[in-house]
Amino acid sequence: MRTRAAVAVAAGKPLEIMEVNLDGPRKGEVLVEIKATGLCHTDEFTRSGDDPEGIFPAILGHEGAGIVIEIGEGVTSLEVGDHVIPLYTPECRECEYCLNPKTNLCQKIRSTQGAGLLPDGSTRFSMLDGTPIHHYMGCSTFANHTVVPEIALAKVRKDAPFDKICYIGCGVTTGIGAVINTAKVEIGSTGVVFGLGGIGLNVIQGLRLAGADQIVGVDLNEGKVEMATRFGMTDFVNPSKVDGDLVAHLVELTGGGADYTFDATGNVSVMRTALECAHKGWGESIIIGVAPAGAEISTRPFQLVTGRSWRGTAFGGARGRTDVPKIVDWYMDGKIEIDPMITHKLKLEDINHGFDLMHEGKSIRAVVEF
Ligand code: NAD
Ligand code: AHE
Ligand code: ZN
Ligand code: ZN
Repeated sequence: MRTRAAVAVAAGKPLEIMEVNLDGPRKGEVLVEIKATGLCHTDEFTRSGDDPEGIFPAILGHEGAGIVIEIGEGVTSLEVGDHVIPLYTPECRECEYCLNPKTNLCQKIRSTQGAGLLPDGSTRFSMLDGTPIHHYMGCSTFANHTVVPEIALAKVRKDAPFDKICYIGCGVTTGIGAVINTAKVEIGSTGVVFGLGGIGLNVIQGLRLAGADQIVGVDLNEGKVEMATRFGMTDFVNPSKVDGDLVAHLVELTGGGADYTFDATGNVSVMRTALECAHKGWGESIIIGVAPAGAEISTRPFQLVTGRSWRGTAFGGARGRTDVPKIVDWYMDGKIEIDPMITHKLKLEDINHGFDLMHEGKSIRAVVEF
């Protein structure tokens, strides 16, 4: 079949909207009509050329929702008409990782996924002249139709709106999951969140859900204050307005350091600040942000010797096929909010404008509707 997609033709170039060929689903695969997709900073990270795993041409996008159109041979857990959210962290339920309760990082298809291919080592997308186009994070949601492995699809209820629940495909789950699954924040804790974008706001929402007493937001953009406050931020710090040392300021503000800190910027110097403003003796700092190729984190080992822990999380520690349908229920039951964070709706033709809005700090989530 043919479908419409935004293709990343080369690193650093705007996406190009074009008709592409899409082969049907093979064994264990599913053809999905994407109804809506969010734009996550990680898509921009790869488009820009910062991603060491970036491959071009590719169809980016990993925050989508849609409907099953066709199933391949052997697919048993899904049927035509099911509503689904593609998962960049699949859940095969049988690999060594899935069987270990300490991780959500299913490795069943990680090597082909990282190479921009489906598990059989081939791609279903091509340009009309036959040039192969790579998949991205196993999802490629910047296309009206995509083919995804069965183990990388969460089946969700049919009354949930695609233009909102697409965000559960990454940002919502990552932010809330970092708090609930990774940090396991206790009632009465203090938290500091660096970066009040599409991920950081969901960390804030997760901290409120977990019953944190103090939720400090840190961002250079004061335009994020109103939304962060609405989602539970109790204190705001703009690092450019702090006189003196930012770590000392945050330690004082949190009464000796925070129980939990989260980096949602991808900036390695911010990651260091986040670690160092965690409480001596027990503070945990969780890295969510994705840093460019070649970037490295550093701190004095003494920071860890004196009881702080440095950890990281992917997809908020969530096991997608199990957890994502539950998070959709939380949204539908009003336990979490999504709508105010979808600040812009775009047509596929205008997707590059969505990245402009991200750079200008004007959007939280821009969503493309097909
Ligand atoms: P975003 O662009 O919406 O938000 C980033 C925020 O960080 C912005 O508000 C920006 O003003 C702020 N910021 C930038 N530099 C800062 C600094 N030095 N100090 C304080 N604030 C600063 O991006 P997003 O979609 O929220 O993604 C955030 C990060 O999380 C990205 O690195 C993304 O790749 C990563 N991410 C990781 C996972 C994961 O599973 N680990 C999932 C999704 C996104
Ligand atoms: N390709 C990058 C790493 C990118 C990365 O860390 N991705 C996160 C999800 S970000 C979603 O917005 C992730 O899931 N990581 C685990 C994994 O297996 O990729 C690089 O640096 O090479
Ligand atoms: Zn993402
Ligand atoms: Zn697995």
